[in-house]
Amino acid sequence: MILKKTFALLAFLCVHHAYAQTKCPVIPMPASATIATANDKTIITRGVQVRVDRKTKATQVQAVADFLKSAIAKLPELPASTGRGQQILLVIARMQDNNPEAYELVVNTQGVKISANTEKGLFNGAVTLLQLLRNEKGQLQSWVIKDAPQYAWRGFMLDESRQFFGKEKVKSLLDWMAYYKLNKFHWHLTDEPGWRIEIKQYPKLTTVGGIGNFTDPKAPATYYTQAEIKEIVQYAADRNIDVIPEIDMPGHATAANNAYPEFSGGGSKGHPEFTFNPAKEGTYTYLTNILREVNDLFPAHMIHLGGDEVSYGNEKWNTNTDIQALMQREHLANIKEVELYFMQRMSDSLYKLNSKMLAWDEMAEVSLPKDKTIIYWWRHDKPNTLKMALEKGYTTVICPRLPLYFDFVQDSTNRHGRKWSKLYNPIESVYKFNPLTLLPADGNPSLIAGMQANLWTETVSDTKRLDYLTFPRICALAEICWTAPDRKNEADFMQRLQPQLKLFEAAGLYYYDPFNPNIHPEPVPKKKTVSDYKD
Ligand code: TNX
Repeated sequence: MILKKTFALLAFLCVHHAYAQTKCPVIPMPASATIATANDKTIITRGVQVRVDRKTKATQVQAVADFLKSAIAKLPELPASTGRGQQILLVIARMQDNNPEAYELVVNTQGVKISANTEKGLFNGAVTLLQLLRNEKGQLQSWVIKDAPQYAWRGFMLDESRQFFGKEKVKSLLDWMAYYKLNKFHWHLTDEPGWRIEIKQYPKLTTVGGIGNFTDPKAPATYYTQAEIKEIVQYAADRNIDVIPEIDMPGHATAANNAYPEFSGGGSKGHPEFTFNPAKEGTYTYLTNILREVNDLFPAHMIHLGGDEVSYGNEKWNTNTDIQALMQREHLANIKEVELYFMQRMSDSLYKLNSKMLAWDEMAEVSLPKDKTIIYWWRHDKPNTLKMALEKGYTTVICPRLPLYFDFVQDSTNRHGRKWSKLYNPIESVYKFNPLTLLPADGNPSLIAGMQANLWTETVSDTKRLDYLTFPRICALAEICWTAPDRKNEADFMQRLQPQLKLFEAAGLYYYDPFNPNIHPEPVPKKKTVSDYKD
């Protein structure tokens, strides 16, 4: 009897051991990951050759090879080079899965082969390889991974108007986004406290509009020059990330109006000089000139025009005589219609520049060409707005405050950051989120482009808080964007998260530790707190 039990235990341990070995450590979890031959190990050193298949010539593929080679050379976990040895081969080939981002990764005793339909797929495979290499310290098991994303839009938004973090921090964020296969960086560059992008035709936008931030209205001007923008956009492109700038209008325009008051449409007590003037022809020329320069800097040709919360500061529109005349001339019944008229005209300007128009869900009400418009659904308490956007046929990015606003609190003991009534965004809620559960009965799931987390920075006065709010929730975001719901497993995810925290530690990030929150106490933001602003 005892013998029988011992055997059973041994058998269990063996199976358990083999199972543990085959557990894929990658975040986001691939669509399929198996091990061909147990016990086979392939040693990859820091000097491993990275080759592009002879028939695969595109320069973009060489760029992926260069990226991978230099990333591997920096991995502290790998043994140093020992002369010749295994190689990594990148191949463009037709995959079973025709998703442009699909890839296959096979490890055998000769080395690693990554195949994909496109260089984007190869990049995804390269990132999976980097994660495996770090996790297995260069001794790769014989992985066979077949993978493709659930969603094409896997985004992260950073607000640099409220706080300016600068080029190095943005590059570091782009590195982490790429490591977890996030591919859209939405850059909120203009708002009430500051304008952060150089526009050559209107230099005061940055020299005057760049002054101040959310906590200090007199802080010296901070902004990105066009040369810096180009550098960051290229850095992102090398990591398979599109950059989407946001130039917020007609509200949230205070910083621009400080620089060029002649285009201001006034504001309210709480939000002075908040809007652009929709009744002045000059406003449309001015903003179109700005957008032309912006469009030239961002090759994705997608510009976010904001369109949110205009009612916070457009009460002067009710009394401004020019706006009253505009309403009569264009048969606009109220100032909401003025707002939609303004957005329609600015959208037309963008379409003429061959750019798509992206906007917050307030703009789902405007009727625009479906194929050139993307709506961001953020007001989780307004499911009808999502319904309307989908009914109108707009491609939609899902980024509801609950659970995808990363300026929201994540731990019951946190004292700063936002809550919604008593609700907040712990990593578990991010992980559990599935946007398809919000799809109306007759909704078309293919209109859901994907998801995005938004980091607004009213309470993020330094990089410590930026890190604390972003890491590790970014890992949960990546997995819900990439991995199909039936492959998700929260307990397994939390296990895969542990080694990520070590990487954050080694990178000097001030991350939140969900297993031991006391390790890094919540950083206190400067002066202003959540109670000072409303939604
Ligand atoms: C709402 S989301 C805003 C932002 C704030 C944020 C704070 C959206 C389109 N507008 O202006 O920063 O709430 O959580």
